Amino acid sequence: MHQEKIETIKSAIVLADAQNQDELEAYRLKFISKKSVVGELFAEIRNIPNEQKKEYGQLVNEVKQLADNKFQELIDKVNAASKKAKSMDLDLTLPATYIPVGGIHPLTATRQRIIEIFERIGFNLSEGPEIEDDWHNFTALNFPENHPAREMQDTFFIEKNPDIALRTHTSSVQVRVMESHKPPIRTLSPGRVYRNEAISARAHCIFHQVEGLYVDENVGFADLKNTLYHFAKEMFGRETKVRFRPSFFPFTEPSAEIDISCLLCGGKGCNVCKGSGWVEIGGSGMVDPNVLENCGIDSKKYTGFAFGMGIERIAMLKYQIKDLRLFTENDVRFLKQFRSIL
Ligand code: 2NL
Repeated sequence: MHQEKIETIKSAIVLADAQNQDELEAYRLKFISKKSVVGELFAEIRNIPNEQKKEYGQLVNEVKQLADNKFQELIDKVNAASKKAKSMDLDLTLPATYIPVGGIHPLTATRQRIIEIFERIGFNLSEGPEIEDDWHNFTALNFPENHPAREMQDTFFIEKNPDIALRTHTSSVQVRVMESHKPPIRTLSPGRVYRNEAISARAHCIFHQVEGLYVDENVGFADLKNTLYHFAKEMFGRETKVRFRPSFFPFTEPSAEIDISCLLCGGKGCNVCKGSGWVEIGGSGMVDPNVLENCGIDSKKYTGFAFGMGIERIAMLKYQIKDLRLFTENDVRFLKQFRSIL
């Protein structure tokens, strides 16, 4: 009779399971505690005839051993499961982790905007080397033999005789385009340029330029004016006025500085335009026939206009930046002000 009961309890222990603390406690109450079925088997000992006590005791001890082992096994199992659950503890209602997001550098944004404006009116992009030979940087562009830009004071030379230098403008790229392409040419050349200047709020030895070139039959000064007029309005706003001031460049004839009405005072006169109401944004002119011929283009058949602007200068005007050095210092207090400009 006892035998049967013990076997039933044993198989119940073997089959027992626990998924959590509550079920573990239920197991403890059922098989481990004093009032459990196993506890009752012990209490039963006093009712067993003396000659059977030893055998019964052995059986009951086996049951207890089995129950204890199973209990430890279940404790381990529940602990491991709760540890795993904790590590996957996920609260989808919590605010997301903050990931700092960078922004577009103001010079990049300015360059992109300039490119966009000219691409829409049919200019393509051209790029070339930053280390240039004398021909592409000076001679093809009609620079006279004794021009000051050919001196060490103004230009970073890498080698002398033959001269190799860091390009002083991106006109060298446009010379390369004219040498390798037939008109019509409508190209925009943005890029880094180098001049031997002392670094200050208004000058840097490294800066960025964008030059434009349009060569075709019957290209005239009116085309130059209208193109730059369109650019100024797109870049600085509908109300912007444009003025061309006679100037001189070795590679254009005639030549003109491009001024726009001051963005800050609208032309009334302030400290940005130094009271004049106008600010300079670049230079321009009709490509000198010598330059066209130097690049293998028939100057009797074709004419062209060209212009050049400093990207830093355009960005400084557009965003009222007072010191050129801010562009290269990469102080996040400066940069983060431009997070939303593109
Ligand atoms: C300025 C003035 C200018 C050009 C650049 C050019 C290029 C070729 C032929 C003729 Cl291949 N001209 N470029 C023309 C006039 C002015 O730049 O103030 N740049 C910041």
